[in-house]
Amino acid sequence: MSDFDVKSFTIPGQYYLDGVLLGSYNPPDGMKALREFDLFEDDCIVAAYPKSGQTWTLELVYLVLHHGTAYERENTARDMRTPWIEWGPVDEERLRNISNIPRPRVFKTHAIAKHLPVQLREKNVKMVFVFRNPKDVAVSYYHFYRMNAVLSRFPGTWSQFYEMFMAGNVAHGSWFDYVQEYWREFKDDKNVLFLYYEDMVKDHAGSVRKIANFLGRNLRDDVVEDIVKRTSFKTMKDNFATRAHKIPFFDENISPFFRKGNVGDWKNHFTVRQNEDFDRVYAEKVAESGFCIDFGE
Ligand code: PPS
Repeated sequence: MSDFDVKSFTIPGQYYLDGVLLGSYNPPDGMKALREFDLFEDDCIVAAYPKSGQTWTLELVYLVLHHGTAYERENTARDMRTPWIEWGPVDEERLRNISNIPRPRVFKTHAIAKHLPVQLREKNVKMVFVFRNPKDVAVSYYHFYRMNAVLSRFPGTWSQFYEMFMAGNVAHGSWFDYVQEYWREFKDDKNVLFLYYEDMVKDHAGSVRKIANFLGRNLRDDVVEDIVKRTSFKTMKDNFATRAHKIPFFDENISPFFRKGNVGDWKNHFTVRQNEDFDRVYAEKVAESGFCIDFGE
């Protein structure tokens, strides 16, 4: 590893949009398509910084809205259940296909707040935003960077990745800027639900009910129970969602996509110095923001 120069590390198609690092999987025309995407009033967008539990949340939202028919569509590839709008290279046919998925549509985005579809506000479209404690996000992102070819299968060490993460020199930019922009922009917006990964782990059924409430769905207890079962880490890892993740640029022998799914794995990675450094930066940058992150300490 000693000959790896982290300063010259890039990802395929790397470019910056408004200062945010993006790669070929979210190309400029994908970002434009996202901005201009036609929404319906009953759509729901799930937004999150990478590795915050978005796949889990997408499935929860999807099942809350489509519980009755979800079984029939169990083998629909994830990209056609809950499509990632800005995914590229942009292909007109895919854009048409993702626009035509059954309503109410559920979409994924990793865009910063400023890059969201213009119609989100114009049409009062609902959005769910997921927070996760950034120490676990950094660790999860490190392992994802190692196994993912669109992130150049990062060959460096955890400490090298930690420095990149803290400098915001990773895909989708600085976690600190990303979450604060969403919070500032949407904290008083009744069309936006903020969830925390750690709360979802602690109270899975409560999170299903929270999402259902937010989306105006009254679910029977047995339906809530069923959704909890179908979205457990183990079920999602072993069943359809894993199958949907047979993605050619992932090398799950390096690290599985459904890796640990727990709170506090940062304790197995952060050195004492990194932890102190992180806490200092966190206190300076976001401690006053008003959202409340549980680090599982
Ligand atoms: S991505 O690639 O940005 O969309 O990743 P994202 O889905 O946001 O986050 C991946 C992490 O979420 C964990 N995960 C889950 N945790 C609990 N329950 C369920 N059902 C679940 N599904 C995914 C996944 O394992 C990643 O976290 P780590 O810490 O790496 O295990």
